[in-house]
Amino acid sequence: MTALLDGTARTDAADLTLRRGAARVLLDNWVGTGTVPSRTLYPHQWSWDSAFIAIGLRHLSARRAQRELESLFAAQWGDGRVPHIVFNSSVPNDAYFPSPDFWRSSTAGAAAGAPAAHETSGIVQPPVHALAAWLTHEADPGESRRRGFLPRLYPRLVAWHDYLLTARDLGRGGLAAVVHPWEPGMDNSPCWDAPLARVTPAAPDSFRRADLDHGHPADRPTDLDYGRYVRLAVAYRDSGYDDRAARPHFALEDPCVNALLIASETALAKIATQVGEDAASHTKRAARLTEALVTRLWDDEAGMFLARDLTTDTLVREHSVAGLAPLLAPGLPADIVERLTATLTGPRFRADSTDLVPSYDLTGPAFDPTRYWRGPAWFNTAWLLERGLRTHDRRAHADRIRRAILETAGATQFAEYVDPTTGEGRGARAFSWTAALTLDLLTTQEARR
Ligand code: 9WN
Repeated sequence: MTALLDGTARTDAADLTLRRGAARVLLDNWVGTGTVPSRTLYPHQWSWDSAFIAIGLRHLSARRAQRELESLFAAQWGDGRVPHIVFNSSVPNDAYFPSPDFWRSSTAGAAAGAPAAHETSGIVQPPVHALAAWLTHEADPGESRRRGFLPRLYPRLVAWHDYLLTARDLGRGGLAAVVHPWEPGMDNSPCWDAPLARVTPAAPDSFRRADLDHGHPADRPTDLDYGRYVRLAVAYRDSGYDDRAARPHFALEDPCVNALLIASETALAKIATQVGEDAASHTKRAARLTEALVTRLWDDEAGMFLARDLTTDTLVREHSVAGLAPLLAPGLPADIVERLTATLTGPRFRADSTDLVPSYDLTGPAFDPTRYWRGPAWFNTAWLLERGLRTHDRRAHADRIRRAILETAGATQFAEYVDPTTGEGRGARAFSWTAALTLDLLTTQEARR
């Protein structure tokens, strides 16, 4: 039994039911080499989804979790990028937009080293992978060693981080930049509104959205957003996925992407030690990244990190959950940890209530409780905050978030996201990372008892 915020307790029976439900989702969404985020809305393999999924899957089958990451990295490009989608060739072309014939990776991406054997997108998603690889190894070190999991993955993870810190250091300040709103994984966050306003949308009749076949229009990005997403992706594709060409269109440094890079570099140091490589270079890189993050993205007035728009070289004054993710950085200065914790539990994010943390400032002008990343609460960001708080020994706050995740996941059939004001599930159900991260919290909680 574990005590809940309102004094009631989660029973072992409730935990068992939740665990079974989460395992069922992961088994149902497994397609032989990896896991789809959702059978309906997202029928291919997504990059940061796979990392979160591996973190949960490792408790069911460490081998399957390893394969999840291996299948994603099998589609890594020669320049080191890990594509945000790896397409399943047996899924009909019109099941998801943009489809393989939109991205044309094997031809348009050839100069950047796109693989010939897989069709993928040409953009990336946040680097959660080294963290996921380390946690997967830890779940069953024997099986990991038998399969040579870390020695095989390590050089690929290094190439991935190198890509982000060379080709993607568009601001020349030591941080990785994103070149499309899909890259930070928070597609229609209000943080992108001003930079996106400079982008002329593609004509509405030049593409057909498939997401509205499964999702409610009020929960999803608008057609205008999609017009701009398409315009940016086409320009990037037509440049041969050349990062130097991206900067005039859309280029930002996002605090969550870079916080995950720090957490992953820290994990890479542990992996390096296991495989007999130099751990110190990764520890140093994590420290340098932390310094750059504070110098370039910390905003004292906001009490949190903000995204930097590289076109104007200014901070975007919108408060998104991404700006709290740097709690994941173990070397964050103590005064900043204090301020971030205060912001997280203050009126903008209310992390000390029983509700799940919203994706965007509850008091912000663009707050919308149902529209995707403009307010709804997501389970992956809650899990990251839970981990970040624990990293800095803020146990009571972490425990609250943990309980909110478990309660809400169970009550919403593992929803993709929820209305943070009512707890009502939105988007897809039986969503893989919701199930995976629930399973992770249930299992690690048990291990701590
Ligand atoms: C575009 C798969 C992905 C997540 C993203 C989420 C959503 C895709 C979409 O779904 O994005 O990549 O079609 O809306 O925003 O974080 O990885 O679950």
